[in-house]
Amino acid sequence: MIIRSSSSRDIPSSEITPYDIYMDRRRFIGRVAAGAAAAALVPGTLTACTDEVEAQEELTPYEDVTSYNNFYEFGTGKSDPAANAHTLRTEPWSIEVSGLVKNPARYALEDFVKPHTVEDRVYRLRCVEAWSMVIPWRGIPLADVVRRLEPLPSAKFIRFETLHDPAQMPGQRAPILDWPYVEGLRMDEALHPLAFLATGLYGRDLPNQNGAPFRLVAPWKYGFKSIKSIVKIEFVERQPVSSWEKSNPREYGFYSNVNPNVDHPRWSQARERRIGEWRKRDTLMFNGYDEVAPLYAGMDLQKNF
Ligand SMILES: Nc1nc2c(c(=O)[nH]1)N[C@H]1C(S)=C(S)[C@@H](COP(=O)(O)O)O[C@H]1N2
Ligand SMILES: [Mo]
Repeated sequence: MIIRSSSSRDIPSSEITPYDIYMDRRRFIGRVAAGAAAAALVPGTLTACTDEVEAQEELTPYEDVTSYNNFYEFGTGKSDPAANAHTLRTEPWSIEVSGLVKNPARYALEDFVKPHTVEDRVYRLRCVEAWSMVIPWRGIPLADVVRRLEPLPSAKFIRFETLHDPAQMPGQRAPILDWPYVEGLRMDEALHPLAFLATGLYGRDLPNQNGAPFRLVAPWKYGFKSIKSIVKIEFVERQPVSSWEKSNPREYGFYSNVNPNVDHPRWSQARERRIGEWRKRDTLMFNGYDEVAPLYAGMDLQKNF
């Protein structure tokens, strides 16, 4: 039994309700369970990921996930990306892989994703602005992509870049950040099984405002590390300078792990508001993903914030 990812590109978003999507997802998981044994034998088929987060926490409604966003290329207001990101053309899309790597090339998005097994994963995303969401992502593990590209031993970091095209991204006409948006991960962070390249959410292709056609999801770090609409992946020896670090190194560090013990210079990081709720929750170290702690053993996380 081959389970294929259904594309949402032909379904107007106005017709998708959170209920439809939720039911769709339930049915999808049922199908995967039924076909799990067969799917395991067929490379490139879709598999579901059993996920603790989903069992414990309510998903943030689709409506909120797609209307309350940070994507400065389309404006600095939370509703700007949903209002403005329709000007982004996501087809065709290619990714340029360069630097210290055995397989540098310009890859069409389809070819880039195809060799990998597409998975559904529920991850919390916690913004540095002290709000969070729980999102069912769809995509491929970053580690699988990195291994296939074969970095050289000298590659210590990965540098990611978002599209730079003010014609499609009106926010880039103002010098809010030093465009294009840049982010980076240390190689061992990129190889951690939690690091994910998302192509969809709620079982459908990513809406433009969420970083279509594909974006990083590093769930143990503040949301800004999860760079959207990626066009360049470069393997480098030295720690890249991210856009936020460049704009304000006192407020935004390279690591930016979710850490309730290190306040942002202008506000506390101890608590957060889950979008859709009024009460505040305590923020958890590494956003609750304790399995990444060994990556930072021996590092002073007050200094390397
Ligand atoms: N290219 C780009 N990527 C970006 C941003 C951005 O402004 N531009 N904002 C970041 C921030 S601050 C957050 S919190 C998350 C928000 O992701 P979401 O809108 O899908 O919830 O995207 C991150 N990725
Ligand atoms: Mo953020």
